[in-house]
Amino acid sequence: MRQTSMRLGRANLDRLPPAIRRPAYDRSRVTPGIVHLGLGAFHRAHQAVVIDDCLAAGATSWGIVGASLRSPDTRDALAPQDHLYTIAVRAAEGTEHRVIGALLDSVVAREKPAALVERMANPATRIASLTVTEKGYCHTPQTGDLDERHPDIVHDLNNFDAPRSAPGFIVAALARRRALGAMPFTVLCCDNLAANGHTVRRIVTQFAALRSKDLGKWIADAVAFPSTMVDRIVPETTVRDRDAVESALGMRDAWPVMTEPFTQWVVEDRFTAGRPDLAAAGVELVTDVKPFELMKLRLLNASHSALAYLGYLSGYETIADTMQDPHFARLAAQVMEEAAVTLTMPAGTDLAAYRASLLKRFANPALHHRTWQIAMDGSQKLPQRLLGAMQDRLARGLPIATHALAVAGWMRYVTGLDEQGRSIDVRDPLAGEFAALAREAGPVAERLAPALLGVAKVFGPLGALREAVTAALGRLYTVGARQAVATHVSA
Ligand code: CS2
Repeated sequence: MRQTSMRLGRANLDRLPPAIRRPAYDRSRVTPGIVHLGLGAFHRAHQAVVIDDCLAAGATSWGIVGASLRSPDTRDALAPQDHLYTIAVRAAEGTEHRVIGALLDSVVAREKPAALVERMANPATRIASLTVTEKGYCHTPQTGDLDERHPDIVHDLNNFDAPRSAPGFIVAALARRRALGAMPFTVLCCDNLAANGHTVRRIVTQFAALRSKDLGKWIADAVAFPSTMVDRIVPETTVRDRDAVESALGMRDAWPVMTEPFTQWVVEDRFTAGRPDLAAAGVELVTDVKPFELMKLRLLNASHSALAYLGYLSGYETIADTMQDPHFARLAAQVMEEAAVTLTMPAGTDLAAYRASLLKRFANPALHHRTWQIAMDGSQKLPQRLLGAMQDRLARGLPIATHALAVAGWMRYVTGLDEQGRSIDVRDPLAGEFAALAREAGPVAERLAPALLGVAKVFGPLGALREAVTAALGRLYTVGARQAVATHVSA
């Protein structure tokens, strides 16, 4: 491994090679206006880049304070480099590096929960944005309601001023602002949930109402929760990626983020306490995000998940590897074909072009996006990615075979054993429940499919899926994923 002593940081910005883009503004004059919960790679490659552009355009009161809910890793990596970090934008033709300055400070919520509530309650904070992943909302994926028995929610109801969960922080901070007579901040959800603003509004007001009916009502009336559609593929950074960035920079960045050239952010223009000029930074401001959100979840994320489960089972490590197999490229296209008829888009939307661009993005050979990474947390992802479209198709009497194959792939995956009998590291809040059901059912499609479909938190009353999913799972057991996909797309 290459080792250079110099570290990325304020004092070294001038020593970067001239080709590396860096903050085009005086960072010392930027003040925080946004608190972001969930300081992961996605946020740093997406929203923070837009804000970096806003800061360069002069909106200096909109810097970001980022909070990791649990892990100190990001703070530990970024604090010694003044919270500067690099995005490496990767395409087949080459990589472009850019140093982002929008993140001013970071907090680890578990270490100092009250300090984070305080920061959020400060009237200078006008937007509280979130990327805490699907499971971070402590809700029931099938219904979108707060899971009142979730351990973090139980904790937060008993420790209102020192919470752990994202809903807990939002409500504690809003309660404080209300008591201070300060304007509420806008809650900006940037996770891949269906109707993400509405869903988070429901979860947050349900949590608040458990604390006090009055607070729940005030939040429902006074706080804006615009829905958003966010899109940029951001694989996990590896040691090799870090070394490659170090070579390009001539200095060490402890946690750069890898991404693709494409980026999209569609936002409902409802902000209670102002916003920077997002449109000038490329954001699409609309009155209703729903069609765009469904388009993205049912075309991009649905086919991504299908490729992830069936690709993983077929021995493919990354999405790009999976897409090299023409049967799987066809599979992704077929998932989109099935989903497309369930969408109603505003006039002028070119769905065919969108679908074609997704296939290109998935095939990007410079992105090392592991199928295992996307396979994570399926219980939280399936409803909005696959099940909604299946329901809509069934209601119209249309077949659901390709989606059923994807769901069967997920089932085969969560058994925890691959086709060679090796164990799979299944990461999912319900992994234990799935493994127990799989053990009980054994590798028999007619038993396993109904057992997993019976997990109401994920599937709800979806008995109609049973036949198609069981048949697909049966094929995965008899011929294996690779052959099942090949036969399916050739039929
Ligand atoms: C992926 C998404 O990990 C996953 O589940 O499907 O993170 C996907 O890369 C993004 O939504 C793209 O915008």
